[in-house]
Amino acid sequence: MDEFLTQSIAEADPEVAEMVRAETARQEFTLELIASENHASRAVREAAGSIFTNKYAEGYPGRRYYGGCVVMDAMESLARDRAKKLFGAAHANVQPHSGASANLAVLMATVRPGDTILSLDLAHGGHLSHGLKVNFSGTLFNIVSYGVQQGSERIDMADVRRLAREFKPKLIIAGFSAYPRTLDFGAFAEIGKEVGAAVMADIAHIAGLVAVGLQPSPIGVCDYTTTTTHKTLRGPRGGLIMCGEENAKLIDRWVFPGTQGGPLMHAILAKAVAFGEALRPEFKVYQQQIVENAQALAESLVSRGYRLVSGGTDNHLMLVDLRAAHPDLTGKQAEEWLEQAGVIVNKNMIPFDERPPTQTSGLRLGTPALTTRGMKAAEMKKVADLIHAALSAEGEETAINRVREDVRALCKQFPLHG
Ligand code: DSN
Repeated sequence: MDEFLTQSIAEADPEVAEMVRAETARQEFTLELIASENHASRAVREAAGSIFTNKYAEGYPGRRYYGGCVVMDAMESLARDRAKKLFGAAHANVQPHSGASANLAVLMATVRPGDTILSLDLAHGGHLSHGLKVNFSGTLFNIVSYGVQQGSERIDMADVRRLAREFKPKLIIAGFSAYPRTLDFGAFAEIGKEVGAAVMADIAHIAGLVAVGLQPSPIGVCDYTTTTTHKTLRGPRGGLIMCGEENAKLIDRWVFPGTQGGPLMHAILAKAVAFGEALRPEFKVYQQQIVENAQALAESLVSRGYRLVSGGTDNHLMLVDLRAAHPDLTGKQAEEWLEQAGVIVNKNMIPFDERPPTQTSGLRLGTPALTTRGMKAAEMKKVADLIHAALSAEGEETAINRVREDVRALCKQFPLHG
């Protein structure tokens, strides 16, 4: 047997092995506050790196275009059944490669080029696959945006209804990548019914919270629900679509052959593992802790003089408006200083931001990854102190290095990989 089949990365490719070592160390010794990231379990990672990567399985269980799919059929059926059980959905398609791929399939299933879609403005927390001009969604479809209200910084359903009545969209999207408050899926569904639009809920960020009942579920309320599997859900990178039986065939057709070819069977295997983890009682405890930690982090930041968009959070994420505590500091600069200190965040537009998306006046922070490490409310206070210290250092190297040492010490108390 040729030895390339059995060599480890370290034996086969030292250049890449060094990158794996460096990234492992980076994740171990930095505080991950990017709201959309998490640390997947060893079992999920093992599945994602398994021999299932070798198999082509175009089609669906029992209806494949290739031979040798007996195990693939059983495995994909298991993944679908677990997803359905977890969310209480009638139908699940586990093949989308990503959240954007899941959204592409639903858009193709529900609207034709030139039709109107009503979705959350990207500058107010929307997602690029909901209608950014340079994305497929904004290129193929006519996008009308709803936003948050000035003052409350919350979505006003009366405004969504007004826009829906005026522009008669064929599809309404209820979903976000940076909105700290609860969406009223029932109100979206009602508006959809009134104007004859399909309604898609994109729960990519809150899927874990929805699965355990800590955020309202759009399943059985909205026509389609899409999500990623790697954020609060803590699975492998990937997508998932759920819908009622009446739309099952349409969705399956638009995933394959409509928008994708061969499914990534190793990713689907890892999704099955993650759904299995999420069905255990411990997962609910984990999700509750995410929310408690978000509350604690939000309160601690506010008590240190930071302003949060909408005043706080209902879920796992918050948007910090830097202008209150540091009027001249951009999100870009803050992200860089925090990274030097070992705190990983992303700059983010705040609603009605006067700075461009490349600079921004805000930061988006989330607690799923720190919660996975075992951190609780007491550590969130510490994290708020570290953030405040790093930003108040204004780039001064010695002060930032001091924060870096404290970050490293905190990470050591909550090891990821032993
Ligand atoms: N990039 C993801 C996020 O950070 O929310 C959305 O695709």
